[in-house]
Amino acid sequence: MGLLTGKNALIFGLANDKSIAWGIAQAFAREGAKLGFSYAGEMLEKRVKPLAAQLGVDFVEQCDVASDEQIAAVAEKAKAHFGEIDILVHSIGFANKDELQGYFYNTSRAGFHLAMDISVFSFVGLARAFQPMLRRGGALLTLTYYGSVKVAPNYNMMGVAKAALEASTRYMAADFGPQGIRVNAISAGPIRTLAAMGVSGFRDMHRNFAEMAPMHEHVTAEDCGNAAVYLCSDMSAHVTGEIHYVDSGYNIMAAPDPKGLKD
Ligand code: NAD
Ligand code: 0WE
Repeated sequence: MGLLTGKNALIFGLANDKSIAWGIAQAFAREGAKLGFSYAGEMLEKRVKPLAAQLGVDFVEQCDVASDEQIAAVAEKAKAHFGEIDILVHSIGFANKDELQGYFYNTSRAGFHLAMDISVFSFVGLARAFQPMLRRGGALLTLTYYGSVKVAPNYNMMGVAKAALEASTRYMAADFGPQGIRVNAISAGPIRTLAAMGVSGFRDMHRNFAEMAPMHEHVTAEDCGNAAVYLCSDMSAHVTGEIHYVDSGYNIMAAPDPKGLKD
């Protein structure tokens, strides 16, 4: 018996086999969950459908989270297909490229709104749409990054959005607590995904990360999958509103260890 046997899990944010959502999907499948996937647009269908087939997933629905109608539609379809939902994973983030370079203060009003809408409100909107079909003992999970807490060069508008996402995690944990639903976030170290590779300076910061982190090792989507199993299973009963770091310990350091001191 797996840690998620008997649970229905919906995963939002699958783009390709590098996605953190894919690491989570594989770990959930291994632990016996019944899965459903949602992806952003038609462009991704040809990538997502084969991945779904690989895990024998037959609920695969398009949903642009910028649209209330599409969120309502996918919730409706999920209810028809699963009846009740135990786990909802939000692995979605987006800002315009202009907002991920230069001075943060140059962020436009429209760019600010877009990043907050897609990266933050969507978690709240999905939680609301799925609330009526969430089963007691269930869990909501999102993905965040340390740029919410400290300044990560170029992360800019996404850092501000992640700060709001983490606060939303706490407020929703308070809202859903009485229903026996937990709400948590994984704060992952840098991983070479589609969203990360389109970013200037990512390579340098990815390399610098492993030097600074106590474990001197990179984080993988598989690591996030295993942490997600914990946070969405009964193994973490009574853990809610937490930002759980999966970052080789990077966030505990105030300065890099002088070379050679500990290795
Ligand atoms: P990814 O590109 O594989 O996933 C991002 C997903 O967001 C894609 O599937 C994309 O289609 C989806 N998305 C964007 N706009 C959308 C919309 N309007 N409607 C629906 N979906 C939309 O990259 P990833 O790195 O796996 O990102 C997943 C999450 O992990 C994001 O929240 C990201 O901020 C977070 N994260 C990533 C890293 C990293 O270094 N890769 C580190 C920490 C946190
Ligand atoms: O959250 C993320 C990725 C966020 C992201 C990336 C893109 C690139 C392409 C959001 N929107 C877009 N829009 C695009 O058009 N990460 C945690 C990965 C990431 O992104 C960075 C990082 C890290 C780490 C951007 C700047 C600096 C560091």
